[in-house]
Order: sequence, then structure tokens, then C-alpha cells
Amino acid sequence: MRLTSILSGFWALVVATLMTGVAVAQDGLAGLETVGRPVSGGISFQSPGTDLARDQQALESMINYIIGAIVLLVMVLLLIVILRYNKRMNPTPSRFTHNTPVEIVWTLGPILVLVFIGAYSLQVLFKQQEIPEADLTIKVTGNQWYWSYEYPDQGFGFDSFLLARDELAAHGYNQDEYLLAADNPVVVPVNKIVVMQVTGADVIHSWAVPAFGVKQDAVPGRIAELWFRAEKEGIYFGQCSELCGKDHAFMPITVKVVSQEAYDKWLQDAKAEFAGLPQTVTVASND
Ligand SMILES: [Cu+2]
Repeated sequence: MRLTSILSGFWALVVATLMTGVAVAQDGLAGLETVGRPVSGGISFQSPGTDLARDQQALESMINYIIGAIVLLVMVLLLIVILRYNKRMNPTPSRFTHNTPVEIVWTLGPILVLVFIGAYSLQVLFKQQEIPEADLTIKVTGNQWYWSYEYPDQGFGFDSFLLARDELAAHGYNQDEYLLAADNPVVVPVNKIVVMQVTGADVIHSWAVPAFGVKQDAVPGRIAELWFRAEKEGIYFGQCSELCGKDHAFMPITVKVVSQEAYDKWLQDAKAEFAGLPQTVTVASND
């Protein structure tokens, strides 16, 4: 009897979970998968949504193996010293202070390891830092405490604020997407090179989307660039990643990656809805 009720409770939970998924799929987000929200028991990286993120995660796991090997080696050496050279096993210790072969090994060994890691990590770093030709340029400005996005080539911009708990459902988000979901997401087409020009209006913020493997400080008075090419449609989340004041935790980043057709349609609507750029923008004139 007890087992039956536990089982039926379990199935009710499964059904409820599935229903939530269905509800989200039908609710305004056009079936887009959400990436980058907390998952129960999750301790790993978010699944990579760009080349950059995949490279970073591969580099991280390679370095983890190297670290593991070094830790093992040091532990084995320590054990040998403890067991073979303690007072009982080795009552009369040797008194030499230098051993040239050993010193060459422990100097060259780490150098080789560092050069090996450097050769891989510089590649990953350069790929992030060398900004390719953009298919779409978006300017993002960090403000206390929200993000402003501008599409300079299309001549419009908008602000993106945190959604309060009671606003989430109306926008098609789950309750566990609180602090991640913003009212006006930044929308980009899938498989296109997006260059973000990142700056700050008041203090330093940082625009970061972990699934894309991007993070860039938004420094007032400076424009920094980052780029990404999202490979899969979906909703991606990030958060301001530079402590910027009391509401630092309340300025989420929501990126919606959609098909080219959906993007074109959104662009038409957005141009009408957000007509006119915010005051901060100067559009380069053609004359
Ligand atoms: Cu912040």
C-alpha cells in the first residue's frame, strides 16, 4: 500500500514535470529550449552553445587531467620520502645539498608542462579576442541596474529589465528562471556572427553568457568587443558578472537565439515598438 502511494506520487511528479515543459513550449517562447538556468544537482558547465565555449571546456578538462597527474606524482614522491627516508628506515641521512640532474629535471619538467598548456590556451584566447567580420552588431550598455541594447544598423534600442517573480509566467518563463529572465531579451539569429560592443554608463558591469563562453567588462568611457556564433536556437541566460552596486544580482541577461525568419519578423516588430534610439547613441552619418 505504502509502495503504491509512493509510486503514484512519483508518477504524478513526472507528469507534472512534463506538463510544465509543455506549458513553457506553448507559451510565447515558441518552443525554444532554455539553457543556462539552475538545474538540480548541476555542478558542471552549461552545455556549450558556441565554438568558443566548446574550446574553453575542452581546455579546462585537458588542464584538469594534467593537474590530476601532477597531484598524483607529488603524492607518490611524498609517500616515498615518508616511507623510505624516515628516522627509523634511514637513521643516518646523507648530507648533500645539490643534485644537478634532479635540478635540471624539476626545472625543465614544469617549463615543458607550461609551454604545452600555453600552446593550447593561447589558441583559445586568440579565437575569443580576434573579432571576426560581424553579421550583426549590437551595442550593450550596463546601467545601474539593467542592460540597454542597441541595434545601431537598424536604428533602434531598448532597455532590458529583470522580470519580477509574478511577471515570469506572463512572459512564458518558469519560476526557477527568476534572476535570469529579462523583460526584453536581446534577439539574435542562429549561426550568424554577432559582435557585441560592450560599455558601461555609470560603473563597471560585465556582460556574460556562460553557454556562449563570453564575458566582457562593461567599462564607462570605453567600448570593448566580444563575439559569438550561437549554433542552436534557444533561450540563453547570463548575469552581470562585475559587482556594480546594490542591485548587481538583479540585472540578468537573456539572449534569444532564433531562426533567420523569426529574427527578421522580430526586427520588423521591434523597429516599430522601440522606434528611436536612446539618447546615448550616436549613429554614424553617411555624408
Ligand atoms: Cu553588476
